[in-house]
Amino acid sequence: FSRAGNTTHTGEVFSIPQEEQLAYGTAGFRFRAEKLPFIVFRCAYVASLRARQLDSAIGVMITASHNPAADNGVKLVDPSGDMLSQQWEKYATEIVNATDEDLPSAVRALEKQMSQVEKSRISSGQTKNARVVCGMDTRISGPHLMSAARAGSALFNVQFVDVGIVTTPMLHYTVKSFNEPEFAEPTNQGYYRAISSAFRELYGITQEPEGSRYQPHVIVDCANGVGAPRLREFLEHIPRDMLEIELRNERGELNHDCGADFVKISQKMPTEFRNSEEGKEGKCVSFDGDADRILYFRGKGAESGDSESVELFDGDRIAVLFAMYLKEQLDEFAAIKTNYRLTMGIIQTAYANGASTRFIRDSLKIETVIVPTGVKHLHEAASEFDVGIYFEANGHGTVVFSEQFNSAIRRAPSSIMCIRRLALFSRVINETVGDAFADLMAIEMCLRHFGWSMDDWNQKLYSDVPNIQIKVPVDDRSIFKTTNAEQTLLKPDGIQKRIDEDVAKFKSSRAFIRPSGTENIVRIYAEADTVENTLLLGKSLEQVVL
Ligand code: NG1
Ligand code: ZN
Repeated sequence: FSRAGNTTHTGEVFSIPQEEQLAYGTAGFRFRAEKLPFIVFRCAYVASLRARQLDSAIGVMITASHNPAADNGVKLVDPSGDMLSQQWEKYATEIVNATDEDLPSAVRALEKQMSQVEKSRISSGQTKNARVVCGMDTRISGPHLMSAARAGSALFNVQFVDVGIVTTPMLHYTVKSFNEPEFAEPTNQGYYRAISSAFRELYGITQEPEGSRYQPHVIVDCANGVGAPRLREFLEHIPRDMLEIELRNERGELNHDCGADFVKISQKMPTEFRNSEEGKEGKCVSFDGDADRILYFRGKGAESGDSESVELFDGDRIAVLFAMYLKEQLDEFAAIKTNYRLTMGIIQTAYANGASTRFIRDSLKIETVIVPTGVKHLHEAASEFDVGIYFEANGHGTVVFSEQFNSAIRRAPSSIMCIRRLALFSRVINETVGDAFADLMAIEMCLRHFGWSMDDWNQKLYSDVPNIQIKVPVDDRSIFKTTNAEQTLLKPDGIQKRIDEDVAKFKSSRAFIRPSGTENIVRIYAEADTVENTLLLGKSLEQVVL
């Protein structure tokens, strides 16, 4: 696991050149698996430094989410279960890019920045809670990378906890549980029990309205990933008469022809759903490879003339569903407890369907905030509200609750229905990060509460405006610079003007181009009044970057 600097013929050693430097991106480090052992090793090393500094558990998750099976990646998780702080992303980048020769000085520079309290804790050996908690998805490169992580954290003598094959949100939850023992037991079973018991209790107090069209039956596309084995275990805690869940795409090639990213981008049925009656009529759900994203969908049916196309119920529609449920409870609460005012907001990115943003602002009268892509931006903005709902259109999202919410609701034992609902809902949700299992449970509970079928969920809110996403491979995506929450291109010169001209040719249109943070591509997003016009707009924008 070493990374030597380049040596000249005189034996002089140079640092890693700029063009070979690796950066901790929106998804941590992500590459083809062969490239990763060293990176995981160094990341675990950083994690163990941080664990020792804080005398806490730090997480290391080995996954490349929705990317192909041959890729892998690594992300670090902070003690609260949230994503790594920005400051430590910088340290991780520095440590990963240090040559073996430079490493001691890089570590010394980092240690210099620690506070006196942290230093005295380390020198007095008060590090019994320092742990590196490491999980992986189902990729075949996982076990080898797990051993790289074990070796990396051994350098500082920090306990290493191998939690094996888990979903990304389970790892986040487990890290939080290690650091806050009252939260949940830090095991897979602890996670299953905490979420399922809140679900069963909420189910018990949720009445379906008269004339309800709710159906407690869901078919899940597991993306052939970790969602499959862990969901099977989780479901042992959910009685089938409360919710019946069928699993598909459990054992094929990871993310191939299936999974939330495939369904979102291609707007097509995943494999094992095509030609199935239930797929067409029923309520279907798709996870991504590490089960931190969820989308609902159903087939458009033969009458549309396209038996493979799907109607998507994306992250925006899920956010709106949560918002309607939570707003109803919060309004009731405000009417009773006039001395408390709990704020609620919805955070989206530029990829949110324009119709959803208009519906939230104009009909629900809830504040929306648009932030750059990347969960950490959404999570941070959501934390400004007492109830902060955030979702990316691709299905990654959750709800976060403030300390004020905790004291008014969670710690206030109450027989008042809206308070009980809010308290239980907040325990079904996994606040640390978007979680396909927890979101699935919360969505089903909201649909049951409103008595909604898929038709209702679709028709009672808003109609999506037609939209398209196109990936364009580029040599160097770093030349693309954006502003305005990534909706305007500053560089290369002249491109934004051409985008504006193209957009002006279509009715109710909106479009932007931004570089991906995870792949060597730029992404084009376009909306227009009709499907045909959206395609035309997308195609003309493709010419702009080609
Ligand atoms: P990039 O590649 O930066 O667009 C993608 C997703 C993000 C997020 C990250 C992390 C889209 C348009 N982008 O980011 O939402 O999920 O991957 O995995 O879906
Ligand atoms: Zn994912």
